[in-house]
Amino acid sequence: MSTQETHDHGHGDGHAHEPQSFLSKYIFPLDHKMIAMQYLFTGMAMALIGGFTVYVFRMQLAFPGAHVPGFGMVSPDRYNMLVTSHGTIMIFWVAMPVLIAALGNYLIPLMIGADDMVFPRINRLSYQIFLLSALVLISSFFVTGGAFGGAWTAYPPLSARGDYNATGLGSSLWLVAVALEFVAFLLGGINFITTAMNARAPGMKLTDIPMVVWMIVLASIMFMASVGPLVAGAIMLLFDQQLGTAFFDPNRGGDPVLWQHLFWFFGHPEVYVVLLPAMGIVAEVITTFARKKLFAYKTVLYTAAATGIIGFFVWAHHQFIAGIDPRMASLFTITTLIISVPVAEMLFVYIATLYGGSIRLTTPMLWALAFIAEFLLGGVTGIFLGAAGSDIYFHDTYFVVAHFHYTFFPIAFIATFAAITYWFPKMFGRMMDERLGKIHFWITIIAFNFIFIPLFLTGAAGDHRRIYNYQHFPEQWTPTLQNLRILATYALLVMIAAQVIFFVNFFKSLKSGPKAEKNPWKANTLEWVAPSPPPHGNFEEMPTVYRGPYEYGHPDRELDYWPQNEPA
Ligand SMILES: [Cu+2]
Repeated sequence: MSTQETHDHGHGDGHAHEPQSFLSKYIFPLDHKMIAMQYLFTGMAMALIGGFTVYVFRMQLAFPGAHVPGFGMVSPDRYNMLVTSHGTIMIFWVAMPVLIAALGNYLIPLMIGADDMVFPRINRLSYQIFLLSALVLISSFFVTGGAFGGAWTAYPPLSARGDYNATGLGSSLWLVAVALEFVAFLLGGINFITTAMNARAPGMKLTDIPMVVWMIVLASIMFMASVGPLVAGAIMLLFDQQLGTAFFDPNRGGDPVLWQHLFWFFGHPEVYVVLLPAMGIVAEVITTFARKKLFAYKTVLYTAAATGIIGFFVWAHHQFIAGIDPRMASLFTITTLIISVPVAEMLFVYIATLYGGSIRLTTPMLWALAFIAEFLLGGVTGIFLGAAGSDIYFHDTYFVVAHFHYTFFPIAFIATFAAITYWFPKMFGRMMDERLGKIHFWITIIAFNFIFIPLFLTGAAGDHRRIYNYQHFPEQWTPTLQNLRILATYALLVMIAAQVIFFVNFFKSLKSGPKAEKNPWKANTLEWVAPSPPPHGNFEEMPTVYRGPYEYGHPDRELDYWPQNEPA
């Protein structure tokens, strides 16, 4: 498809930019921005459910057997369901829809100077399937026997037994929901890649594409390449549950470790599927608020691509104690340690970008800087788990939980808050409150560390994960360890309370924040050329790119030129 075609306003499919009914504008939209909003608000609603589940099970861990306000008693079964729902929802129904689908949809056409996605109808279908997947997941909470409780990794034979709960229906609905969610993101990914490659503004070279767009494209490719085997595995697991097959049942000749391979061949790349967009967001935010170009654009691009490739060769580091050949364990230790190199490289480039910049500590910039600091801790603690020797000790302890959250919380929340606070003026045409934004930032970040540093300690002391009551383990039921668990729970309560500040700020600014101009942050990417908020069709006049990366502009346009980027 030629660039010209997408710049032509008529899509030839009734997707004209004219006044629309409520239904066609908000419920069945084709406009990429409205679909982005559907993903964003669905993701935020799912985050409330994911947040509620963690509140309940952390209360149980701090005060075992007590009545949890708003929920009641937590039985062992319920505990498993809560933990499983928390992990599943936060990864598949919060991080994926917000970071990739919402931001990918919103940003890609605007940042490459297109008027919409290349396939607006596939885009709409993608959200509808995603919404269906969320509804199927939520329905699984209410069926006889309750929701699936076999952890987000769904390891057989536990997950394969139809009699895991009364009917096995919760487990099967969970699988169907996850599979539907994958289909939604495959459709979305096709759209992201095609649009970024084919609908760019005239003059925009591949190396002019904003980093966050590249990152979402690379993430979509990784997702597509990794998810196939797992979808096949999910269908096999569904057969095991409902039709009596035994692909994963060792008693009848099946192999539970096969699932672990299929799951982690997807599961580890999945970390990078959400990490790369987060890294992209941070790149955009720090370049704007340091008022410098990315220190080494091509290096970041190549290292991100390298991460994408090496990411497919590390999966068995999740299986060091699953009985794999020790020689394989050494091999996967090596690849795992290698993959930290490109990721560290990206962080170095970001830090080098900050060096000598004129830094403005706005709310989005604080989030972006916090991402670098907190993610670094996540990466460093991963070395202990990637090395087979130490992993044998740390495996399945709270050390893993804490490490994982030091990578995932920065990705799913810190980078997301950076993105929302940064693009809010563009999305809604109004500014957010900086004071409330900073209060929300500091409470969230401090509370976050008070949740997970204690969990590193309990994990190193041997606290095994997925145990609902440590009273049953006298050697783990010491006042010191219990106080750390209580500290983590209190910090979580503070963090959850702080999110009220965010929601107040979000909805108050949406309604009555000061009007935003086109380019309030003085950024140099194309979305800031469009009105705030951009109308259906995005640009008053379709942009053409005349300058290099992050210095787009029409010769006639007064460009907010960053002097330190002037070629010497
Ligand atoms: Cu991994």
